[in-house]
Amino acid sequence: MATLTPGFHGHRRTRGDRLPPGQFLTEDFPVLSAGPTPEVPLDQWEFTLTTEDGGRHRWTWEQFLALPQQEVTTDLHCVTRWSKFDTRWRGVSLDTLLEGVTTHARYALAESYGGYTTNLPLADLRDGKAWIAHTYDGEPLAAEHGGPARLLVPHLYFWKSAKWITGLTLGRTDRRGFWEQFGYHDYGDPWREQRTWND
Ligand SMILES: Nc1nc2c(c(=O)[nH]1)N[C@H]1C(S)=C(S)[C@@H](COP(=O)(O)O)O[C@H]1N2
Ligand SMILES: [Mo]
Repeated sequence: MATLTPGFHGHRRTRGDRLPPGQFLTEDFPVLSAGPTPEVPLDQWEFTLTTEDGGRHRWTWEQFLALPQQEVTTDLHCVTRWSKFDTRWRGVSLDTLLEGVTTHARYALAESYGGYTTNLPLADLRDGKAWIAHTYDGEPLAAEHGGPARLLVPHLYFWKSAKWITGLTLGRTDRRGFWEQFGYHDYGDPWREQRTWND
């Protein structure tokens, strides 16, 4: 006969369900930037979505804030092995930004002020899986964490969540981003531990 220890099992299941393999939990919010933090005045900020045909959709800060906003509470997983639970964000869903954009592209390249890039399949930006976030824990997103606004794609390793985002270019072919060129995995699923090219 099986012996059940509900408390222990429940605890293990909760943690195991939420902490991907090879990760440890942290309470603080580490800063990982490959270069200096760009300064982006809000009256100069813009976000541009470019389709595979070169069509451009552009939002100023004012226009971006006038779009429907969403609150998101989510776990984060960095490839350097820290995970953070229940982070609170506010921003615009990529579904909202892609509304009315005609595209047959399969891939997206995110581009940031400062030159950082990262690539991901367009499907991973759709269906409530990705946001451009401008508020963290009820406060304007700090510059070191990507303010004025960053991409937030929490189901992939956090390097895919481009800080200081200014554009998304959609394409029919996949183009590797900054870390992906240096050996990070093209897709980066934390649950399959897709850290590097060989994973
Ligand atoms: N523009 C830009 N975005 C970036 C990075 C970067 O160096 N530049 N680093 C990535 C990496 S590796 C991680 S883990 C997260 C770190 O975000 P944080 O500094 O807010 O913790 O941002 C990602 N987005
Ligand atoms: Mo990272």
